[in-house]
Amino acid sequence: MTDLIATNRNIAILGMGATGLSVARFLTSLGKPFVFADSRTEPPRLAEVSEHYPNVPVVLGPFTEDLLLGFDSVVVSPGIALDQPALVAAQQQGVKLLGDVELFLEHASAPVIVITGSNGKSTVTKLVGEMAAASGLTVGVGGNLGTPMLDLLDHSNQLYVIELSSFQLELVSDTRGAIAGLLNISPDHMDRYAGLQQYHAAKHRIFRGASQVIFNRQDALTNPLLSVGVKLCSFGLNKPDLGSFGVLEENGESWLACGLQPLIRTSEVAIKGRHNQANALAALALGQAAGLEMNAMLQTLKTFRGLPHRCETVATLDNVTYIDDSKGTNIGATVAAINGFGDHERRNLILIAGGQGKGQNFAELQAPVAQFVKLVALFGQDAELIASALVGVAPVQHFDSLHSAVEAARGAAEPGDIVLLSPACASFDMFSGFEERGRSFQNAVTAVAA
Ligand code: UMA
Ligand code: ADP
Repeated sequence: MTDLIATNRNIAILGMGATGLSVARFLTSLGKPFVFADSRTEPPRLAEVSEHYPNVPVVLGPFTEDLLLGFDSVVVSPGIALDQPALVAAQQQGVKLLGDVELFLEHASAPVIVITGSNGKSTVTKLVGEMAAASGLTVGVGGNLGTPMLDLLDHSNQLYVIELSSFQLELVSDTRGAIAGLLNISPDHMDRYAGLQQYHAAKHRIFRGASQVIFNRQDALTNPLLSVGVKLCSFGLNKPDLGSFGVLEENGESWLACGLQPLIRTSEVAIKGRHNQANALAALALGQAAGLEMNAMLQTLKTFRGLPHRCETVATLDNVTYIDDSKGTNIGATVAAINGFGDHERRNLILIAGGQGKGQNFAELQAPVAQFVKLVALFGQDAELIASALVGVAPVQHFDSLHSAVEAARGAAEPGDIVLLSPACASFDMFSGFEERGRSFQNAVTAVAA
């Protein structure tokens, strides 16, 4: 018997996606019965559910209070907003709402590193995972990154490295002694939250019950408000204090460092850009907190090339470089990419952006676009919103497809320029996700090269 899913409890799983199916596998492994519910009448993975769980009841259509009151525990998938009246009413009447994170943390028998932030989560999670493997540990790596965390549970694992989204954190009240890292906070998912404060509150839940905390000293929004007794370590791109991670200049060279100790030249770190130096420092801080070997971590920094669709160089044609930053799904990521690739001598970027704006304020793009971007090529649902924020800042053109935006960018680019896909938006208006959007960009680049 466990705390969260006690015996003889009626359990519902809300959402039949990656999370819901992993919860189903987990409950099945414990021999616990459950019911599936999905607010869509035709959820995409219905056939898979019917095939694998022919005897499990499935309730389709909008969630109602009556439905939820029939259960003791309801495991809610992260994509489901908790402020829906049926969920609020059920919780008020004593139904236990929980997510896969709580189940995972309760059952993980090895140390856990949890990582959140508005940007860089997947990069840092994967990097720390590789550092752990290089240190000789058997490690489970996943969460919001892709593999649902419950699917990682295995007694042979010696460490878990888990990426958490703000959605996954909303129900977390105790990370049970995990090492918790908060990388940065800039507005995202403003269509789900009432404002930045609510989003910030969700992110900070990662610190509850943590044994060690890693935060970004250059981003005040990540500063933890913690009780005494928790070990703190900061990272940042400035000079580090004793015991924290940062950047030092020595003999004209720039080094990632811990306190006064230079560790690795920034030029030797395989992932490029200032934001990736911050990611590397965060990974070192998290790895050190978990007792990973410093040499193994530094070797990993020399070889880890980052994940696809995150500032990935696709091709160089006629001395014009094409960069796929399809995972740039919010303004913070796009600003980091523009600042990372912008030339301080002249406007060298053609920015391709657009998609679903998620309620963001695109005026935040004005300063970096004014400094570095010679042409903005827009496509997708909220192109007009972005255009109206950039009036008078840079020339803007509209396109009805990503392909035609790439064609126009090829026509407008001069030698030495960079064509940067960094949409600052979600992709779901035109694609199944950022991966498909990135592949579509890469195909368009190949096509215009021919
Ligand atoms: N559903 C409802 N009602 C709703 C919303 C969704 O019934 O109001 C149903 C859908 O019909 C569908 C299912 O829920 O059947 C989908 O569940 P979900 O949206 O929670 O998504 P999962 O497939 O479980 O994937 C989730 C994460 N998705 C979201 O948080 C939206 C995945 O992150 C994650 O990889 C996966 O769990 C494993 O942990 C994706 C993501 O976009 C990559 N994350 C956001 C981000 O990174 O910005 C937070
Ligand atoms: P997440 O999992 O948080 O979405 P990723 O590592 O997948 O983070 O990167 C998402 C986007 O954010 C990419 O466009 C990437 O170039 C950008 N990015 C990565 N790290 C940072 C950072 N530290 N600050 C700002 N943007 C970043």
